[in-house]
Amino acid sequence: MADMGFRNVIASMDPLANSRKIPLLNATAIGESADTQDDHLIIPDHQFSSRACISSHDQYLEMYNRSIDDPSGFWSDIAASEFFWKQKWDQKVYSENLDVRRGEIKIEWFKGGITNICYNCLDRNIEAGLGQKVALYWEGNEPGFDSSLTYTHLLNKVCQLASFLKANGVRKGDAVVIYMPMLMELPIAMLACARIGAIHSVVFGGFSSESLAQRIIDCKPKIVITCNAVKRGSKVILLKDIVDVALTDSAQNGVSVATCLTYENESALKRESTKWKEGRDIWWQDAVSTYPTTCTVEWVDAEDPLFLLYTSGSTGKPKGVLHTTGGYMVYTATTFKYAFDYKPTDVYWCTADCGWITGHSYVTYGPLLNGASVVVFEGAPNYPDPGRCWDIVDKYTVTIFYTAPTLVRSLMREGNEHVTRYSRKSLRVLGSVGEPINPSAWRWFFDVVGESRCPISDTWWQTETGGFMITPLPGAWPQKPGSATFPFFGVQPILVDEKGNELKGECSGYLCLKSSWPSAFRTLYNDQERYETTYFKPFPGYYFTGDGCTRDKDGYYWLTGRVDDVINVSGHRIGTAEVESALVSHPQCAEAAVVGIEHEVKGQGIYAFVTLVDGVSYSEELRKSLILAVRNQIGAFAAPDKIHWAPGLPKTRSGKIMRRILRKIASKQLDEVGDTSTLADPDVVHHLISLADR
Ligand code: 6R9
Repeated sequence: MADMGFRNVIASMDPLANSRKIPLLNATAIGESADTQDDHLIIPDHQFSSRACISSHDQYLEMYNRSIDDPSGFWSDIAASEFFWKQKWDQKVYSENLDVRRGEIKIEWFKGGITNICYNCLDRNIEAGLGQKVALYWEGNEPGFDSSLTYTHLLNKVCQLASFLKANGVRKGDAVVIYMPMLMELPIAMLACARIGAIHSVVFGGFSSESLAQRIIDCKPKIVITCNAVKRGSKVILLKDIVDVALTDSAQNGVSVATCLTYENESALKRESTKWKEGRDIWWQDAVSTYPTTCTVEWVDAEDPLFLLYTSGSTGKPKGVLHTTGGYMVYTATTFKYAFDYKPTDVYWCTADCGWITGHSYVTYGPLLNGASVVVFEGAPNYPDPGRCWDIVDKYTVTIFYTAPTLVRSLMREGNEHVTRYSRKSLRVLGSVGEPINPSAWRWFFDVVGESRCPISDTWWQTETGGFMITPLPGAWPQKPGSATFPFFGVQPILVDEKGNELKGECSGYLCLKSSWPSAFRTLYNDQERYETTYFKPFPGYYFTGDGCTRDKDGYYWLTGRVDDVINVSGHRIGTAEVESALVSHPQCAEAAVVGIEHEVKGQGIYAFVTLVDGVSYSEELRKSLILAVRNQIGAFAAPDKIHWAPGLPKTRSGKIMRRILRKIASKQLDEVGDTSTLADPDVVHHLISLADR
């Protein structure tokens, strides 16, 4: 099989492998499991490498070293040669203060540069001759439902919506909330906002009305853009009903939204059956098409906000991560190009929803900035059967396929025949994101899906980082299954111990970043204090990622999972505190403590310990209604997998819940519960164990 592309080279077993898995304080189960490190080297195929953007580790090192020694020169060369600027940035390419001891945290890139990201995605590419190239291929939930838009068509649609928004009072700097499924209208809405300098805030369509209301109240949008309903698999979800409740809720909290633009998704629900509020609600199809297909660009400063995206932290309130324009544009485009070895002939498909950062940076902006053809898929990847993904790959001759480990694991369980009955010969590069990919899933993805021919870009990054931070560059160096390998240009990862001392060489520690990069988030919306406290105070001088990480003897980075109270379910970030607060809002729940447990498909599952109010007894009915409380308050994806009735919780004398103990009980590692002597009531632990399977 030597000519299959990549070769497996078995490296010697590493005697230090176990000692490297040093459990971190608060480390989640996933980081400690056996299936986390695989030291086999997968050597890139010579032919692939010779045609790759970066063809060797030496070439990477040369560019990487320059990006660290001369960030201004490195990034300004890329920014000037590959993007359109109405006016060049000020003398200084960037300025930063990441050290709380030196005052306010501040990051700026290309300040004074005047540009527009929508112009760079569309007009610039059309001027370069890509007008007739397909920008978006849309594949509906039902096989056979599809359409596409060329770059010119896409520009026309974006301009019509941008014109509508302007006519309805949306101005530069105003927020617009977008709550939509994966229709082409979702990236269209994002681009239309960007064109007129409005700040979009996309809310994932799986969030409940309460979560949506919370976000609307926080960012006070001029307009909400939604869709009446969506079919996912065989289920119809009435999105507009959810928006109605959220808008009533936010109005009661002093935030009234004047306009709700609603797209009629006919295949899911006819307009006659959609609840309607005259005066506020407008049908997209009726209104937007009456506007001109041109719309002048609002030129903005590189540091003007582009979007707000709410993400989970370790307290109940979601954080409004703010990204600005210029640096985000340069960085998402550059990472897309190198980490996927992008070529103009590629057809790219990322399965993420635009409601998450991956959909922002690598469904919409990064690929379109590169003039790529992008597949947008509305449906569920296992509908009507587990072969759907490969059916789509063959249909559009997808060359780059980017997804999450949770999908890889769930398809892996369905059996290889769902994969092998499709050709997949177009595939060239595979990608993974959202959580650590365990070596067995990596190998299945590599061997079965990619037929040992396609390198896997296991991209580590975050909502906050805007773009890839640690990622393989396909063809440039050998891969190790489960390792995100090396830092991208300009990124300086360091590992520190509890006291913030930098650890050198082979080690495990808390992952921090030393300097800023162009797409770093600039603040948390209306909460600079929380921004500094969460990310810059834990280890002064550095940005703290919240992740644990190991660096091996060859310098490869292995992400081991979150070290804070954030869990990662199917690649979705959920704060344990958010789930706890949803549980305790239930009138019969007195107290709740939530931990993540290892889950075969989802990566992590949600395990909730609940204490009921006095006199209430635990029942199946109550269990269901507790889960319902979480579904209603956050969304179905945050529903606990297990409710564990807890007459008492293990607390220290000062009242702190000892989650370490709860994690051990939840994962049935009872002999590792450890020292319970500091508990106010050590008996609680035995009691909890005895109730484990009820
Ligand atoms: C892009 C995204 C961020 C958290 C991050 C980490 C985990 C993401 C990963 C990964 C290991 C990878 N994570 N990619 N862990 N390997 N390739 O997912 O953003 O939703 O903000 O989540 O996801 O724990 O801190 P976000």
